[in-house]
Amino acid sequence: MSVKAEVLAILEANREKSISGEELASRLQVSRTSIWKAIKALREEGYEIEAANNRGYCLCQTSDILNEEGIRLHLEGLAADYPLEVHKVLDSTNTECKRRVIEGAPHGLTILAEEQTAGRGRLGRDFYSPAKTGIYMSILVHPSMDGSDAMLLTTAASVAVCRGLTKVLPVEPQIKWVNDIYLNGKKVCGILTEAISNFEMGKIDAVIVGIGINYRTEEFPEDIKDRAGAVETTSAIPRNQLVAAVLNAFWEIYEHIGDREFIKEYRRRSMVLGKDICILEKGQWKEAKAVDVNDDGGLVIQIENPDGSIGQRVLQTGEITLRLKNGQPE
Ligand code: BTX
Repeated sequence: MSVKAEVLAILEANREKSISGEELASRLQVSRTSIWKAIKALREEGYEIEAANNRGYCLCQTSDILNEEGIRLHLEGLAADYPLEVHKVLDSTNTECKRRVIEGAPHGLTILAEEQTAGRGRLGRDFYSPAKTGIYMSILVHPSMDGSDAMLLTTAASVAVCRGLTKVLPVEPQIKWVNDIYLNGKKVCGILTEAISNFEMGKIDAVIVGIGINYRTEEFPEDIKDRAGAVETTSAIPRNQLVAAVLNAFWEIYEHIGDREFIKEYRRRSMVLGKDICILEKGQWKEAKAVDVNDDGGLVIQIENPDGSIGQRVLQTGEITLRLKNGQPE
């Protein structure tokens, strides 16, 4: 670990508290000049570090830069065992994760970026990922579970994001099947799960769970500004803390994914269950009703059969939207 990283780790663990240059130097067994250089470099990276006469250096609560040291501080359980990388800019954390799978990246690796230049949504759509205000991360899983459990990872990630949010903030997020998290009627998070299969072995080699959260993002492009929202614009909770809370929740669920306990919370947080919805099939919206989420994360719907009778079906994936009173998709 470099002196800069060690200084940052100590400051992150003591936010809003002053630590003298002398104490930092003695804890790290380096000169006061090295400490001063590390502080200067951190400030140049944008960290808000105050220096009070005779009291030393203090990392302000409002300083909100993603870093491994600040995230690790809050990691617990299985989550604390896995490698973590934070990048300033990436095209897409999912794409980077895919590149790393080819190089043999280990199970549990999490890749984060402060900004994505080509953030991806589902079905080739874009995910708006501006610098400094969001959380863009991908978790690499080499699943030891069977195929159907691997499919549950998106569902598990949705619940993990909700648990992470409720752990650090007084909010009650809702889930729109299959992978969108909503707060106050606005989409604040999207999840893109991608699998890499080994055709010869007939199994899934790796699953990449990509999570994008609009944390403080206030301005959105024209085409999404009515639908997209931010989690929080005033909170002093640093993003590092939310990242850790989401990772802790994700790995806690993952450890016991087979028992599917978390599906109960998914159902409780669903914003579509019991509602009239529209489903997109072969390019056309059809009316249906969302009845349940089954233990595999599939959406059980009631829909009119071609003969006019009402039947039940399970959607494993796809597009749905709430239906307005006039029968149109929202
Ligand atoms: P999605 O296809 O359900 O959502 C994308 C759609 O949502 C877009 O077509 C647009 O209408 C809207 N949208 C775009 N950007 C935002 C935004 N920032 N907030 C709210 N709505 C938006 C959802 O796909 C999956 C998104 C996963 C994003 C993560 S970020 C880390 C990882 N890396 C990566 O490239 N993707 C994932």
